[in-house]
Amino acid sequence: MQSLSRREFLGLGLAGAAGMMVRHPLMSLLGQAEAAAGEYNVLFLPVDDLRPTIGCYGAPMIQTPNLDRMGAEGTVFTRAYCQQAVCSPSRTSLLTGCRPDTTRVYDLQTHFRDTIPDVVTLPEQFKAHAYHSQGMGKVYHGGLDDEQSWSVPHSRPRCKSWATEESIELMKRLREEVIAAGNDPKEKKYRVRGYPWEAPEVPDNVLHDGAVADMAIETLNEVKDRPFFLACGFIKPHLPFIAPRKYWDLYDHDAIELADNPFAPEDAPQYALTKWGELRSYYGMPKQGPVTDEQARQLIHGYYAATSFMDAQIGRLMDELERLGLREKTIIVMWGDHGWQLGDHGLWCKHTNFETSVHSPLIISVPGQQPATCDALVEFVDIYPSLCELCGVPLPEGLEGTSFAPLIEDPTRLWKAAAFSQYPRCIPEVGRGMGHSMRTDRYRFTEWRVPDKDFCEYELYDHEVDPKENVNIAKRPENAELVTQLAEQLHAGWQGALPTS
Ligand SMILES: [Ca+2]
Repeated sequence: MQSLSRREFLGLGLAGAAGMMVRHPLMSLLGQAEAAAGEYNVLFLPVDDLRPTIGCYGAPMIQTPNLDRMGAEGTVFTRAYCQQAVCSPSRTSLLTGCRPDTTRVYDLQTHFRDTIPDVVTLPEQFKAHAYHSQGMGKVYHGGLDDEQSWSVPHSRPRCKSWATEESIELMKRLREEVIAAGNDPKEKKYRVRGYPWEAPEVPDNVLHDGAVADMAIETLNEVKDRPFFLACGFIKPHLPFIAPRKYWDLYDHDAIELADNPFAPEDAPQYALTKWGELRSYYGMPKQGPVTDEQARQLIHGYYAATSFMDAQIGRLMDELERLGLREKTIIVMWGDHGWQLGDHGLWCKHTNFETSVHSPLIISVPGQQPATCDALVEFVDIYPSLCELCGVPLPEGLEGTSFAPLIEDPTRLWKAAAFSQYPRCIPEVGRGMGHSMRTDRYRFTEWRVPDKDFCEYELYDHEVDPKENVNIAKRPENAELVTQLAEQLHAGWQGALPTS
């Protein structure tokens, strides 16, 4: 057992300025005291499709003052990875603490209660240990909620997806066209989609994220006197990029820069790319081929506006925590469920194993901690055990992540050797396969295989010289030995990449 030095003691902010002794959750790591379950609240903030284009991640073009404030008080994980770059598989993995090959949730239809019925989810574990567990907005993927996770039923605001007269007229016309063709617009395949962006002149709470922040503020006032795990999920910057006009006006449209690598990585297999059907399904987007430069600029502008809109709502929750005097006993954790291609590699949306899809933001702010930027490799599957450890909640069996609480205490310590992600793909003329991808300190390595078929293909990107993954060097003869080594490391899996100290 280590004991606290005076420097560490002061560094942890334990000598409260107001003379009040606040027990610090990191004390348990230092063998001083176990946090008692219920001592710290959790404000859990999933953000849909948020890539790490955030001020505190070194992105000066975006305006995210509230996430920057959260980062300035907490730990900004600069190399956090989701386990599969699409909503439900990523969220399911994070919320069950298991990886996609265990949850067997690889799509947007399968519910984990059908594949791993007895799993205890993160909010459910808190509920079982003295916490009030409540969820609102997008926590699990739409339509795949898990009733037993919550102390009270999950709720979400009923808001229109599009808000201008022009959009409402367009949607009406598109629906009439579907009906005129003898089809039902309520059926998923005939559902109509409007413009991919919009800048309505409306108050924030006319749109989902403003309304869900209202709900969360109301809930904080209701639950403030008992330990809570409050999950409030925001749906922007997911498509369509709809944000009140004032957030669009934060940006100079003509100054918005397009991706500087609008091409597929050299020598990458074609199936590793996405056809970005999600964006193509919006009105006015090309059914094939690239978007125009002006469309690209408008999409990036919209993504930034939607990000700033969401950021402002998170700021309101942080302000309310302060106002209620809850900040000193509430851990805030914000994560984007996966990255997003904003024209990088000529792609849009997520659905790949590239760094642009699997690299996601993760910020945690623990009361009294030393603020830090942490470059260690961490995974979303680590969030479950981390929050349990920080809050004194026991770990259930079967978790496949590692608590990163030690990194909050010492962000430079040696940590995992690799982070793992995966994505299923139909490989032309071979069959349905899986790409397992691994990020090490230096490389991204991906192996594509199809069950029961003699098929194997690799991608290898050297981040030391190619941080944007523009050239696949897996087939170069001089890399043969490296590929063999990395394949062995990939096959050893997450169990082979655990922190050694
Ligand atoms: Ca998502």
